[in-house]
Amino acid sequence: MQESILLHHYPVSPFAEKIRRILGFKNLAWSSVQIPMIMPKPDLVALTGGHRRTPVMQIGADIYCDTALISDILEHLAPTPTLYPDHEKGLTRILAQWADTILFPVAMAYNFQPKGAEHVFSKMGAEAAKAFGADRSAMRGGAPRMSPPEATITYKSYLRRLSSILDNQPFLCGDQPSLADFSAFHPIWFTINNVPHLSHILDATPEILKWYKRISAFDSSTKLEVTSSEALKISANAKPKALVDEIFEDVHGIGLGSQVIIHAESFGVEPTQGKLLAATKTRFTIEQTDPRAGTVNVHFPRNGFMLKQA
Ligand SMILES: N[C@@H](CCC(=O)N[C@@H](CS)C(=O)NCC(=O)O)C(=O)O
Repeated sequence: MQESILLHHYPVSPFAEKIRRILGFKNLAWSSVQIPMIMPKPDLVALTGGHRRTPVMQIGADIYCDTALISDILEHLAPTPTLYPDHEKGLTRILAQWADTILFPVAMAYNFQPKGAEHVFSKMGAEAAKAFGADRSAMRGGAPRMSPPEATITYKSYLRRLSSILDNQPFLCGDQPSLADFSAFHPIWFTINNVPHLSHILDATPEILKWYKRISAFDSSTKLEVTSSEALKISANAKPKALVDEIFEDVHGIGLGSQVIIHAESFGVEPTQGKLLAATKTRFTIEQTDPRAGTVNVHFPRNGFMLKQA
C-alpha cells in the first residue's frame, strides 16, 4: 500500500502553493503538516537533518527537499495527468526554472514593497513581523532586494511575456497544463491572495487572469491535518524505500558511503549532514539519523545544491 504523502508547509508559502496545486491537478490525497514560517523549525529539521526551506514532502521515512524534486516524485507516483508533456519536456523544465528563480524574486520584491509588507504584517502582529523580517534578511545573507519601482516595471514586463504566450494557447507549454504553469502560478497567486490591493498590476494582462482561473480550478484542498510530532513518529516507524539502481555520477571524487554535507547554492543554506547513499544524474540521497525521526533518507535535486565532504 502506498504510504501517505505528508506536505510540511504553511498556508502563505508560494512554493508550497505550487505543490498543493500539483497535488490537486494529479488528484492525489495528501496530509498537511503545518510548520513555522521562520527558524527555529526543530521538528522539520529533525527530518531533513538541517535543510529549512518550505515545502518539504515526507513519505514514511523518505524526505524530499525542493519543489523541483517533489514535482518529479509526484509525477512518478501519478504519471497521469503528466507535468511534462512529451513534445515540450525541455521547454517545460526551462520555463519552470525561469519562473521559480527569476519571476519569483521579482514578484516578491513587488509584493513586499512597503504597501504590501504593511498589509501582510498587519495580520501577524508587530513582534512576529519583526522576527519574520530578521529571519528573511539573515536567510538572504543581507543581499538587497530590488527596489519597488524596479520590481514593478520588471514584474509588468514578465507578465506581458507570459501573457503573449497565453494569447495563442491555454497553458504555457500548449494545450495542456505542465510544470511551467504551476511554477509561474505561485508568485502571481501570492499577489492576488496576499496583497490584493496590489493586484491591479495584472489588469493590463487579462489573458493571465483567465489562465490563473484555469490553474485555480485544480482543487488542492486537504482534509487531514497531521502534527509535526505525529510526522516524526511516522518516520521513526517506517523504513526508507529501497533506492532505484541508477548510475553513480561522481563529479566530486566523493565515494558513496562518505560522510557529506549538502546545502542549497543560495539563500536558506542550512546544511544537511549524513552518509551519501546516491548521486545520480538528477539527485542526491543522504542517510541521516535523528533520535526522534529515526533513520531517514533525505533526497535533494542535484541542480541548485552543493555537495562537500564532511
Ligand atoms: N527552490 C526552492 C525554493 C523554496 C522557497 O524559497 N521557499 C520559501 C517559502 S515560499 C522558503 O523556504 N522560505 C523560508 C522558509 O520557509 O523558511 C523550492 O523549489 O523548493
